[in-house]
Amino acid sequence: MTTSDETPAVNAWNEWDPLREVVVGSAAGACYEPVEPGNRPRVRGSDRPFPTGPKPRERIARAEEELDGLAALLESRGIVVRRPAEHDFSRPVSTPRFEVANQYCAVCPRDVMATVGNGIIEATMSRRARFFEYEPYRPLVYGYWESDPRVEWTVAPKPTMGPEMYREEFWEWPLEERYRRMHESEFCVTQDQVVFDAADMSRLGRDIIVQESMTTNRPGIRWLKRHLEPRGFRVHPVHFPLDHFPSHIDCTFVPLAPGLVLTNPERPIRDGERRMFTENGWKLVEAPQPVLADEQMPEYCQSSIWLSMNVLSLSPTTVVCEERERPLQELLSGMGMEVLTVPFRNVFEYGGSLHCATWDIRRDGGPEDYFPELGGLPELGGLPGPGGVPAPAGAGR
Ligand code: ABU
Repeated sequence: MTTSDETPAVNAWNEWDPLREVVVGSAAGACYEPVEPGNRPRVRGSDRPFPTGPKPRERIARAEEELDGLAALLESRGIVVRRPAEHDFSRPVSTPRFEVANQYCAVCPRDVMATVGNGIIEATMSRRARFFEYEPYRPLVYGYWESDPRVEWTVAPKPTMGPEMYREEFWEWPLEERYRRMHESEFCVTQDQVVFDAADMSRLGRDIIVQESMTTNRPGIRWLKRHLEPRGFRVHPVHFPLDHFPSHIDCTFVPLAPGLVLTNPERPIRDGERRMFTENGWKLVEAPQPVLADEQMPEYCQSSIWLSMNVLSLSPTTVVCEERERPLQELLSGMGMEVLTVPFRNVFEYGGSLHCATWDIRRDGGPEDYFPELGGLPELGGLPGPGGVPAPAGAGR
């Protein structure tokens, strides 16, 4: 892990600046996600019980081949690629408050780890099987933290994940009930502890949007606000009321470049929240219908067909898409973008596509304000900036 005096070892302020270093997930040792209060995995199109324990070797090999393919493509573009350490996901987790028979996988670092400016944040996580999912990334985190004193490392407070953290009846609500409650933002986690997955966040320079969801509650957003605003960011909760099972923002609202967001036509952003974008001259462009219908998705995949729009930006003009998502590729090329493609459908089973399966460590660029009309930008501080400027006194709140 080399650092230069100019760019800190960890530096990513948005989703689109030229990418220099990234972590690509790994399917090694992956297990089926267990049934637990925060998750009721189902076999698509079947009443069969969801399998348990380690995934078969050949399923893992197919996903790993695609992850390796993505890594090779990124390396061919001069990007430094790192991979998670091995981890025994087949081991149960037992804490004083819960037990779960096995863990999950390290395919989706984005769910757990976030780079915000020159800081790394480890999310609390929302599911028991993912309590220790930070572990495969710790050797990398130590490497970045040791190599550059400008790197700040924050571990968000772990919730108990005890029974009181969940609202199990959520899973039994009929669709009409969900529709009736769609503006309440009450899902399977309660509001008593700080809970968030990192993938509910999206970075837009000095502004961070955070989706309230099944995996991120209001205290989780409040914690991010109190952590990040003294460091010079504005944190905005966002909602997509027509998504009745929201989990992770990157199949719903995907910033591609300054002033440009790819949006999900089935999940419009709440009216008042759209204004932040339109009043600052941003364009919201709807993604085309995904190529796969719901019944064509991999049977153990718990995500929506909108994994189609879970793209990875290598720069404001270069984006990586799944190989068979031609309508999206055509839309983006028509907008003047260079579109690279890789096969990734075997990774879908693990809940993510190209954005989920990566964690960007270093991009060019710095702390820009892309929403000048919002005003009230806090002073940039707390995190040492690109020049290694220390935090102003009293930056913490
Ligand atoms: N992990 C992203 C899944 C989002 C979705 O199912 O739409």
